[in-house]
Amino acid sequence: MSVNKNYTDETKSVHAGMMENEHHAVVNPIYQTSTFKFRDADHGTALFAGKEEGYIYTRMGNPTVKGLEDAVAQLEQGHKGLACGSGMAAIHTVFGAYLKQGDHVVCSEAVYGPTNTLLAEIFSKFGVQTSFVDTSDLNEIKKAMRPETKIVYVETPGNPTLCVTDIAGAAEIAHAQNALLVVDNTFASPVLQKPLVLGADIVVHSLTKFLNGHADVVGGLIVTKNEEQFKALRRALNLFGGILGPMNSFLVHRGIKTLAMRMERHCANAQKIAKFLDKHPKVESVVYPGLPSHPQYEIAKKQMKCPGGMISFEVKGGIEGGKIVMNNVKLCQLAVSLGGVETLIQHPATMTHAIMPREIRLQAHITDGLVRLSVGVEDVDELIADLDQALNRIP
Ligand code: LCS
Repeated sequence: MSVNKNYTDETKSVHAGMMENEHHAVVNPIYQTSTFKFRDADHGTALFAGKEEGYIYTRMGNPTVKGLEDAVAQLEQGHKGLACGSGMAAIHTVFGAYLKQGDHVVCSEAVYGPTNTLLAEIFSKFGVQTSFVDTSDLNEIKKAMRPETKIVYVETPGNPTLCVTDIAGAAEIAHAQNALLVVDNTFASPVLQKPLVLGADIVVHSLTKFLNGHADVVGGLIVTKNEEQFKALRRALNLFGGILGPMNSFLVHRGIKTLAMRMERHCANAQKIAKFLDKHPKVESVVYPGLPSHPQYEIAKKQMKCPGGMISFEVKGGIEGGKIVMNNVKLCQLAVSLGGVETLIQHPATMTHAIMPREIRLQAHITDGLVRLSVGVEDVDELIADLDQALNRIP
């Protein structure tokens, strides 16, 4: 079901993907079923032949899942969505659908660790080569392009360095060579940034983060730009099988109702915390796209509605200093993942990005002492007080 395209994201968050149903329930029912009955043999044949619309088997589509897919696609101003079992399943489905032996990928060097490893260790086995470059510098993308480049893959803001890539600029470079620009929009969410509107071809999300927002589901989603892409990706997802189930789709869809409201609070809290950290004597440096000191501050301002809820900072005392902060916070939770209502703190070098070889990690500016904060929606002064007491433990 489509919500009015002209509605704001505040209204779309609440209503997008809600569908008419038998008993006129205000919220989409949970179709917790693996399969759907055919009226008769001809009906089954028509559904399989694509001559009639309808549901066959949940791996191939399910109404509750479709509600979530529609909601995210409409927030992204895209064509149609495909819900996957995790963000990694979404990313893998896109690579698997579009890459073949001999192809080449240009990928942001600062990406979620397993995305790097998926390309460097798994897709390389199938003859796909990847150049990892600093995509925040468009010249680096240009230099890395080859005639056989099929995908330019960008995470912006990037995990965990928060470097920002100019999406419109990257799209121009990719399209000049008939490559697809795929953007991981997890850190921004569609409320803060709309890559498809800026020129990207496909958007991927880890629903696990801001979209769901409540740290209780792992999921992913692909947003397409046209029917041809949708059909290719639908087929790949059917064959790979990494779908999201109805119950988890329902939960994420419920989370999305407050997405616009939550993002406003995440941004306001993060902006205040970034300023506090920037002045703290135990902090060496702060990276937040909303601080004028951020190298891509102007691009972030141009392409994002606000700079998001993620902050990275380097504490005094390197790895030991980072450990002291993480072991002494009380309100901030020491855990990986991000984008939930609760503030999470973690250490990329030993946790989320430990899978990357050290020299590649350092080249991507993921230093040993880098601490990553996912700012939640708690009272900002209480969060600041918690961080302050933990930072002050550093000798
Ligand atoms: N893309 C980004 C930008 C991510 O941060 C993550 C997970 C993924 C994709 C993969 O999504 P998943 O399969 O977990 O749903 N990021 C995590 C992180 O930074 N900490 O824990 C997970």
